[in-house]
Amino acid sequence: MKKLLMFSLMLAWAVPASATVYTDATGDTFPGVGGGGILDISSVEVTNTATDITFAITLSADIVATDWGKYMVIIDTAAGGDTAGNGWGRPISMTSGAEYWIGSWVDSGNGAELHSYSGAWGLTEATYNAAPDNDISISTSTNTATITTTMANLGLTPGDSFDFDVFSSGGGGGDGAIDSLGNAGEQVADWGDSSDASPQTYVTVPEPATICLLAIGGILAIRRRS
Ligand SMILES: [Ca+2]
Ligand SMILES: [Ca+2]
Ligand SMILES: [Ca+2]
Repeated sequence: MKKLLMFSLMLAWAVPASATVYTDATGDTFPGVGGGGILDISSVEVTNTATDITFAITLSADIVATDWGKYMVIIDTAAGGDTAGNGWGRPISMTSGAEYWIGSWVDSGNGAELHSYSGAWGLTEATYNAAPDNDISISTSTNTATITTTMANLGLTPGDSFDFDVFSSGGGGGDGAIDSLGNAGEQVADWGDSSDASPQTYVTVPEPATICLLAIGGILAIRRRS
């Protein structure tokens, strides 16, 4: 029994923050969009720890070399929310009801904002703000933009799940979702077209203590059966 407990504890500590990778079709932006693939999402990896959540957005081209793309995440964590708009006033909706919006850019030294919705959209965190209103970060490496904010900023505790979609766009205030992670087809036919999210579900990883208990429970169940 002691050995089993030791094994379970070791297993719990050995478990890294597990990643869920969502893939999108490539070549699914409208003809003539430009940018050579910097607006064409190929995959998004979501990970979380007990305190932080990270979206690593990978495009079909080098977003550091060609850096005018904007990358956004729309998030539905609870009942209600905005069914028609988003934190940047872009022609993008999430009919299931969005509570949060991450808007990011990879030029001018990179930056990101987190907006939250409760009857109206408001800026919650920004990379250019002073503490404590700067709990969001972005880094870029060739084809990938990696955005991290806190679980608490999204009202999440480990074990919660939520729906989201990721979009690419341009720098014009009226530019829509040129690509959607959840839509393998062409999301829009032109820059200013309106479109809706195709929600993906992410289940946040529980805290290590919970994983440990689950592991012990699993092993005991297997022993009982054998
Ligand atoms: Ca794509
Ligand atoms: Ca909602
Ligand atoms: Ca797509």
